[in-house]
Amino acid sequence: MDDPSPDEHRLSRRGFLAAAAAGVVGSRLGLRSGDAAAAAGQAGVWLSRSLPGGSSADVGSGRPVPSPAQLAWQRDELALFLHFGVNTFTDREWGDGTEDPAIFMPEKLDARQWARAAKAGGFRAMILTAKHHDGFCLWPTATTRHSVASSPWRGGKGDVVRDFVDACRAEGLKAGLYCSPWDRNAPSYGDSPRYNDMYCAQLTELLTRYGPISEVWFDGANGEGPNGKHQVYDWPRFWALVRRLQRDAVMFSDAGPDVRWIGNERGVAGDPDWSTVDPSVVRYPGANGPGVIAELQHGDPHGTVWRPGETDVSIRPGWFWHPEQNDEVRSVENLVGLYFTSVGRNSKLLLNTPPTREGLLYPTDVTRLAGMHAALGRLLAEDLAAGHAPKWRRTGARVAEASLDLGRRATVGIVDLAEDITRGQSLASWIAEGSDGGDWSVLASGSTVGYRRLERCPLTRVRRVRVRVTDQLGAPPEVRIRLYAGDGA
Ligand code: FUL
Repeated sequence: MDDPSPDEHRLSRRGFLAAAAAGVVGSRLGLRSGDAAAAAGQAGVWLSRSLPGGSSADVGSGRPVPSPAQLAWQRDELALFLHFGVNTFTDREWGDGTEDPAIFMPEKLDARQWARAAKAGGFRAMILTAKHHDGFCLWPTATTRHSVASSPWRGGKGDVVRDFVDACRAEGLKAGLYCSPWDRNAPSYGDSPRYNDMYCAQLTELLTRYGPISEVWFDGANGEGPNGKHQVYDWPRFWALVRRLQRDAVMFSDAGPDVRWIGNERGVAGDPDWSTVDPSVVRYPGANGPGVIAELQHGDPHGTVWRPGETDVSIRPGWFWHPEQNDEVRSVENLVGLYFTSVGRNSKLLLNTPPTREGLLYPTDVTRLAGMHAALGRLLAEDLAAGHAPKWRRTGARVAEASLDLGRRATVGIVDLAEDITRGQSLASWIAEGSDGGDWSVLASGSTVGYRRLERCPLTRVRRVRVRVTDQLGAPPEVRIRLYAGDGA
């Protein structure tokens, strides 16, 4: 490793930005601030509200509801992230853009192997780093020579993005792309309008050559160019371009406009986690300031925009593959835990599994993905509440209660609740209790529910279950109740 920071493999985006702001990472890096950024944020808010495909409000309640694309995104639950590029060969996490394209030589590259592993893990989408901060493009772009076209791999005729998209289609997965705005190779970086033109040309190639792209992933990493000037990204332009070229894609970033970052890279969504946000708090990707992380983690019950959180986390300590981390792959139990703290908290899990230098997913990682799927299948095998419709009654202005007779004694170990989010999100706190004929005992309790809320509880023998909604906004929510034996099966 020849990187300046020995901890680089473990640095998160926020850690990186904080380090950059403190001058630790180096003078080339910094945070964008000032009027241009605020203007970009403002326009972004406008975009998310008015462009086709953005979220809208429920006519009845006036509360925001998801767009069809946001709904489909959430229902997919699991997406596989693939960090792959020159860093895979240099053993780095952030390349500096001086890499020789000749090092990119994934001799056994097989994107179908990635897609099969994703499918066997229960994933419904994959997102590839088409370009990371080093600026090396995994597709033959006309915008720079720092790409696969300059590599001897497949005689300079290779196209990883093409292989990736074809593999997704073959396995019935959705394809998403991450094209890093921060580009440490582009000579125009820092010459803001010129670089923005180049970046838009790259997005245009990616979004017109490869058919439907379901998610476009933006991070807010931002530095200075070789001219020493700070690059000012034109977010309204980038977002409008994506909307025009891929109307059904969702755009991810700290500031959406469709899907927001969950605020950490540990795999843990906030509790509460509202899918609505106040768009004035996080105005552009990479924004810092009071309340930003809290807004990302928790959303805002009174937010005016539907922008659910995506939980990105790696199966290994680093985002890219490093041979010394082959023994540090998350266990099946750990991955199941991530499912509960992301999908089970109204978020979506974007789990990174990086290909090796051969261009294949590492066997341990593949086994863990399949193991996670099998373990979840076991835990959530039989819905004990199936066929026992709950009886709901309103018990006050913002409270309601559902009761359920299981018709037999059963052991409950997991409570699984869901709101009908096509009508928005409303439930703010709840308690689930069970009884075997005598007193009620608490199974689980929590704050928000939204798309899905999964809580483990002590194994309890019950015949009847009741769910008390102890606070809600707007109309009484329709709550779907599922119960599983979990570890008690
Ligand atoms: C961050 C990047 O700096 C990391 O390298 C990684 O790609 C992560 C998912 O996003 O912004």
